Amino acid sequence: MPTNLTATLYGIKDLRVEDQPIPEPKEHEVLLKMGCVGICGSDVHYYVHGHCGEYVVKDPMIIGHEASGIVHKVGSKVTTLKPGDRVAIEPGVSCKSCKFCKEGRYNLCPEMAFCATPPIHGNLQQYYCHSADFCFKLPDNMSLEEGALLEPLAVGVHSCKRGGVTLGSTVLITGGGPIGLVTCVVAKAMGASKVLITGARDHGLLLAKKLGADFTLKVNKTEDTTTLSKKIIDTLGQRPDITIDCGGTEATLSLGMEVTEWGGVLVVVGFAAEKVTTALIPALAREIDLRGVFRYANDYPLAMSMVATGKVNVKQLITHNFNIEQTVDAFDTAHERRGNPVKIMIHCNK
Ligand code: 572
Ligand code: ZN
Repeated sequence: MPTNLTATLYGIKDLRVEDQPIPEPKEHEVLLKMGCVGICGSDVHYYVHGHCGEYVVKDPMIIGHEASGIVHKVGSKVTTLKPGDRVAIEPGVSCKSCKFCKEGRYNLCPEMAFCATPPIHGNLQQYYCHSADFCFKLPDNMSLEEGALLEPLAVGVHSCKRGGVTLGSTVLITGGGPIGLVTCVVAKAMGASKVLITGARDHGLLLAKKLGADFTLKVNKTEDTTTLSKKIIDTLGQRPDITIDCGGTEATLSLGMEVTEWGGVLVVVGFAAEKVTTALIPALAREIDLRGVFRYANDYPLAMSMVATGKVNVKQLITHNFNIEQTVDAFDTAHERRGNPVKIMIHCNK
């Protein structure tokens, strides 16, 4: 009998790997034998704090949402996939009938059921059912690791689209964590001629260089916005046309507003602080467009083709690998930043 080892978060720092029954797919679902699940910052936040923003883990919740798998069984009405197909899982299933879904901005759907966002279970388990419409068949030249990495990569794609990154763009990315790094690779793949990424850690910045960043800049909390702004303009030889803020702190937002070119765009992807006090008017008075990002919509196909064609190499983001039995160790490694992790990958069926 196959097992269905499942990683369930019962409370703060109470993550358990337990065997569960293998579920049956509903008519429009597929049952997946899970491949890889990457650990996201939000998963770690739920593990350490029991909440992420206003979303609180009240009941035991299966963790994980950056995932890939192999179709094991299809529901009675599924015609697009067959057993054996390897897929990337888009973790948010929207209602398909509200105005946002109809407009194609389904990431804004109020009925969205998103993996590992309470009360919705995630998919860090050996067998898991998901809507077939949100599974993307992987080409033969893509691995299950790369399939799982499409999830953070889709955030990078969405952020660059929101910023209008195109051939010749000069882009500043603030924040050298996984989202800053995927945004960097996507910006280069979309034709940005100059990308500067800022970050606090050497490891992230070194990787950014390998991934194609033109410039990196190490920042520390004590440095003032104007000094940083001058350094960035000096390095780029101009103000950035587009700033993509993957930090979401008062410091990174203030920097984005001060440094971005007149008439440019400031995209905010990271939301580390709930409230910030920063001078908004001077930026708006220079016709800087301020744009938010909420996950992604319709971005998996482009993310996939970037990887499949070799335009981006996301595998370099993986710093650690664990089996599902070692999930607690993997989460502690992420939380305690043991061995300078960037992306930690859990293999569900090794
Ligand atoms: O992979 C998608 C993703 N989105 C994140 C965070 C981590 N991973 N977002 C930031 C937090 N929001 S939220 O609405 N929330 C906790 C559900 O505040 C979702 C988007
Ligand atoms: Zn995530």
